[in-house]
Amino acid sequence: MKIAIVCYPTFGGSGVVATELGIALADRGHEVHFVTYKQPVRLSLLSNNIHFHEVHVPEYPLFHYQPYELALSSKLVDTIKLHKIDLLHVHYAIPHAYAGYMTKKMLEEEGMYVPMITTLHGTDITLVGKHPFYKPAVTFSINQSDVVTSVSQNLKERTLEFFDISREIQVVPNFIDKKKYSHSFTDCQRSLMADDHEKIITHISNFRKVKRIPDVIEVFYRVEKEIPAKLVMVGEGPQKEVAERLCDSLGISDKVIFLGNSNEIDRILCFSDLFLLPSESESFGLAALEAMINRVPVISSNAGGIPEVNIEGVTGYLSDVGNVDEMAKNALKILVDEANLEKFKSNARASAERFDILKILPLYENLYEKAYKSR
Ligand code: GMT
Repeated sequence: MKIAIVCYPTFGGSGVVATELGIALADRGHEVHFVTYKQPVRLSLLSNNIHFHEVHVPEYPLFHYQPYELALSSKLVDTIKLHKIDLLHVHYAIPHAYAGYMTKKMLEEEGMYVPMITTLHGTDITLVGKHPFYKPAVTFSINQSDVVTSVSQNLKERTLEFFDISREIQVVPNFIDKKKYSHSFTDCQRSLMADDHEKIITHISNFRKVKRIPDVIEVFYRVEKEIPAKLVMVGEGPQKEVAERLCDSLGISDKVIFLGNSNEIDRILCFSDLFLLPSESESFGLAALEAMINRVPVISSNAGGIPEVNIEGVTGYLSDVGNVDEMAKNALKILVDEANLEKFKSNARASAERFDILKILPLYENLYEKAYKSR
């Protein structure tokens, strides 16, 4: 099929999922067209069946807010017509489902019908979308989608709770490509980050409030009091300075390494012993899954869809949001005993394989086919 994918091109989970999905679809012989304002960060190689179409939004001083939806839907109409696209898959409802709906309507005027799949990712529902300023438009554009998917059962439930949804929501979980992680994990360059006797604890996120960055530091502080350890913080965002100040006031700045955004997540996870994800809300927790496939156990909150990924007592432990004492105790439970750590590491890996792309991709392909046939 010829598929247009709309997503955010940044380091965020929804953009990563959309990009990896597009790459996998192209590997399976589909022709994939990414339409967004910048080349997606995980899309390093373009080929004869992976294309990128940049949306330009010309600045005009009259506009206090530049009309991105308008530029996106115009670009989509042109791209769909030029490349004879069969199907449109938008990731993250805001404003992509809205722009997708306008695209469909414009094409219908010309006698073309292109089905739209909308994938809900999390904050488009739980944080931003349910805000009264956006809710009517988000409800409308979800209901106008031909197929709606959510990345976890929990997100489906939240969506039905917050919005008046008339469409069936299909749960299609996020995924990882197991075959990319077939190396032995023995040559992981731990010495880049820590001394041999130190455990390496990692956190990766966009450093927004929802990630509860101070809890990451508080958990590490409690662990580091008991065992030698380093904390590797990967990502950029508004809470980074807060975290740096907190490390300073707790006297642990020399134990915490802030790396900024990275395209080498797997190299970092390769030498990590534990991953922290104490989020306030998380529809799925793709970062936890990426940790697990790299054999890294997870200490997380039990918010949202995280329990669908991190399994209590098997791949890590889950606590109520904010319970940093319990999170630290559980982290130590895993880290102090090498045999136990090894058990959690292999459990994490085995459990992550539930989400191998080979299992998940056919779910999307089936939905594409159904939507295409029902035109
Ligand atoms: O919060 C983030 O990490 C970014 C955000 C996004 O939209 O890019 O992530 C959301 O989508 C990811 C991919 O489906 C999920 O794994 C994250 O759990 C979800 N974030 C939240 O729900 C807070």
